[in-house]
Amino acid sequence: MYKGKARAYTNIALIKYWGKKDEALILPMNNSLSLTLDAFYTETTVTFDKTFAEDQFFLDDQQQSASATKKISAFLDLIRAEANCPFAALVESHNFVPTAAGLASSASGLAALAGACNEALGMALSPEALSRLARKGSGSACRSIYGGFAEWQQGTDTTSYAIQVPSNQWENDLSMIFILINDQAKEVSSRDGMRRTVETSSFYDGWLTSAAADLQTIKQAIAEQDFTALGEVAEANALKMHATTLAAQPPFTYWSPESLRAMDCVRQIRQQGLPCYFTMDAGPNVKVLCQKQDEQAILHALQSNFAQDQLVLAHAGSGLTALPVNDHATTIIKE
Ligand code: 2P0
Repeated sequence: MYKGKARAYTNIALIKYWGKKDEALILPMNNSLSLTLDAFYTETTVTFDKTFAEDQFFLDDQQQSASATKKISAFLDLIRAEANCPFAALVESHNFVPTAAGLASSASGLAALAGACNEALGMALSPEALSRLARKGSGSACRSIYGGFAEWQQGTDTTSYAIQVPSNQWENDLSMIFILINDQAKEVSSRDGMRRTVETSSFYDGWLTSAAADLQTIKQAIAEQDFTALGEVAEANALKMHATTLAAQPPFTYWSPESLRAMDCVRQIRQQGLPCYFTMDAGPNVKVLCQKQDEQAILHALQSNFAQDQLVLAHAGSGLTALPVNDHATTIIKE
């Protein structure tokens, strides 16, 4: 029996990953850059054993469907090939999220699974190799190997992985406030949404050109610890990503009326002199980037517009962490 456990935190992209140039290998059309956060994480235990007849996947103590297990099995097949392990596996994951608001993250999930397999099978993978592996489970997972800022470099199958972005620990001065927005609208998965956009959106070329420029701007902002430049480019980049969906065929949007209200609220708080900027992913929740020194004032301003349980405060999180099965954490990768 081979058993290992790991924890990974979710990450939020400030320069978005939006579109694949290779669906099977999960190679992106553009580089992306993210901040890993401490508020949401996944802990996963994996056990490989010769007595297991087939892979089984439990999430929060519930056995998952055949289709969810199939996706995990496909990822485990990559691990089995790389580690020369012929055994089926039991995967037990727990998502730690403050409320049930649909924030379960494939980024933290697949990064934790890669880390747990690395531990179980004694693979001793480097951060780059772990990132490359996690990428093949879910693109954004490759960035959750690291704490702080990470850049996923698009590359080829062997060179497509994330690296740490040097920041002099500036991320510890930053905060992100999640505005959780429940929405009844039919969801387009990020996988389907990005595919439809690449294939049909007349705005997609503009997205690609501007994402490359935005990446340079944000790296300079991080190097200079310039919060205004960081926030402005992150907000603009998110708006451009979401604009591509409106020109897809058929068109779609992840915004709900509440998302628009949240964006407007952030703009108003900013106009009142508190620096803050929003970003959004493939869903209606709005995330507000600010400096730690302003977080309480901004939270207070948001509280007059949103219920207390809609607001979650997060700070920079750490990298992939190996957890001995007795639960004493040892950080294996940390900035
Ligand atoms: C991101 N998103 O950079 C972007 C912004 C959503 C919007 O990465 O198909 O779950 O598994 O590679 O990583 C969500 O996509 O997609 C995502 P797959 P993933 O965070």
